[in-house]
Amino acid sequence: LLCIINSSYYNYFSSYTSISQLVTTKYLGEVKDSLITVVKLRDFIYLVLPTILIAYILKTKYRFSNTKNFKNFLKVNNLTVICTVLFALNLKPVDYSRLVKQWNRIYLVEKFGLYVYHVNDVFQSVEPKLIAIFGYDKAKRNFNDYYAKRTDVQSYTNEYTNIFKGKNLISIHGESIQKFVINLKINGKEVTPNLNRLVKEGMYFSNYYSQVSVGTSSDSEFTINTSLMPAKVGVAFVSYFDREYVTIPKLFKSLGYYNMSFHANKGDFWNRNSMYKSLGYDKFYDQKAFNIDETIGLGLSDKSFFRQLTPILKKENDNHQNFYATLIMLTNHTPFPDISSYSKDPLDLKMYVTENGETKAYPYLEGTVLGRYLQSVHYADEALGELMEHLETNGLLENTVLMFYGDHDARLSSSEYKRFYNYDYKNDKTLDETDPNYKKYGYYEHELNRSVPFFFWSKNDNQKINKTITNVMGAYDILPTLGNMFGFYNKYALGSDIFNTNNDNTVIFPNGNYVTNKIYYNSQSDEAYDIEKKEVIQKELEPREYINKRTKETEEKLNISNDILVYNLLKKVGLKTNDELKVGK
Ligand code: GP9
Ligand code: MN
Repeated sequence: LLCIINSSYYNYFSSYTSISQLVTTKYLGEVKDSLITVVKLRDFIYLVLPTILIAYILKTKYRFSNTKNFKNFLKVNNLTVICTVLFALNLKPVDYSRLVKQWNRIYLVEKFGLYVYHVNDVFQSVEPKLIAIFGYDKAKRNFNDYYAKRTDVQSYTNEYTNIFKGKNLISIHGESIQKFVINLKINGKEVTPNLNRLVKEGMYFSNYYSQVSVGTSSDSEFTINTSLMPAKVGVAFVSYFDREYVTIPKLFKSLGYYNMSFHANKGDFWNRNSMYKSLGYDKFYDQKAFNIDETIGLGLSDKSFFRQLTPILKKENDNHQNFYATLIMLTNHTPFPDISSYSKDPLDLKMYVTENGETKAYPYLEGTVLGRYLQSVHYADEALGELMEHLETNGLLENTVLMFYGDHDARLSSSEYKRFYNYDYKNDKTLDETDPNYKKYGYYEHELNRSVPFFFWSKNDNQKINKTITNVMGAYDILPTLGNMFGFYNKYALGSDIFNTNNDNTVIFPNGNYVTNKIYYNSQSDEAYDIEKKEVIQKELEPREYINKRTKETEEKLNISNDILVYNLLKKVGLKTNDELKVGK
């Protein structure tokens, strides 16, 4: 029965069922409507073997061997036991972590089989419900106290209030694009010429950080759209998709906007099909809406994705007064295979050194993960350049604001950057740390290097917004900042309008670390790093009051945010959820 249900479910959703979805009425309605068209005769092939087995037993009156005691059981099933042990020994830590996160159901079924997947799914689905049974009253009290000081409507204005009122918003989710690539040149060639131009013409936030946890891409989408932090345990998109949230799409909807998301991967990845309803998107153009005519890495290439989504966007623009569209890129995704052949003008990753009138080439970034990453970012940038052309020729830039964010860092190891900054060409290796020319790249340098680009660009408004903002900013500040610019307000946002922070913002991270304009604080070692001096602050010189105040605020925000997810505390705070999302074409 499980096989038949899953097989039919797969016909429609290209994924496997989850008990957490079966218990939500939203999902049942969707399946009911499509059940008849979805079930195919071939789904019943799973009946063949059991039928033969049952017939055989009945006919031969076959009796199963005596497996009552454990020794006999092992004897009868020794091959099964050996296979299971061998399988378990062969699993990598990443396989276990995928079981826990359960974000890629297809992978789990392929790796562990349908039954293991389902047993695991029951645990993963029940756990959040169990936690929510205890501690509700305390959580609700803290929640009420925390928001008691806040006004129901925005209590201030500033020079950016309503500047984008009535404009469309295209939000581009730049997969794994980090900030250090902006204005970076390799052998005289810009890695990201298109991003560099947009950053220069628009409003660029040069100290922006994503605040993701294990939910990576989905956490980034979650925090941007809700101004809440990722879940402490599990993934918000997967474990807390059935909660209510105050979100950018819902707030835009109250202003008459139509909300869409475009992503050429399967709609079920990160549980987007379900979570997008809770976020309030009206429409999700997932893999089904695209012709997969060019595959790179995880799926449809970004260039093809942008080419194909433009006519859809044009149609939606013609049909609606205003729109908010999220475009989720895919190509620049770990493990960054070599995609130089897809670029019109790939980077040359060698290092050229001229000595005694003779120029020699050294491998430098060739064959390294960082090298392939830069090549891949270069491709993503080319794709963005093409998107700008498509939007321009279709008149989609006239009344539109573009927003671009790197969703999280590329999760490359420190050793890649050490080689990048400290290449010893003579020996084709990384300089020794004791070398006087060695550029330090330790824990704090690596953490700060996780910064990703964020900017606004608007063809007809760039003169008004053209500047670089250095105040630290996090994904959770986007909703309030946008709200002030487009004309909406969310009392429950945990971030701030960046122009309402006295140039003294704090960006908190799910592990309790945080970054300000002055310091990066490491909560594990209770240690602060001076960003300007580029060194750890000695214990006796630490600005303790400054640190303690922010550490307390960080913990408070992380707790409130997690309580909102676990106890569904935003339920009935005012905005209705939108149930009308249609999946695919
Ligand atoms: C999956 C894509 C990548 O559809 O958005 O997710 P990530 O692995 O970056 O979290
Ligand atoms: Mn991502």
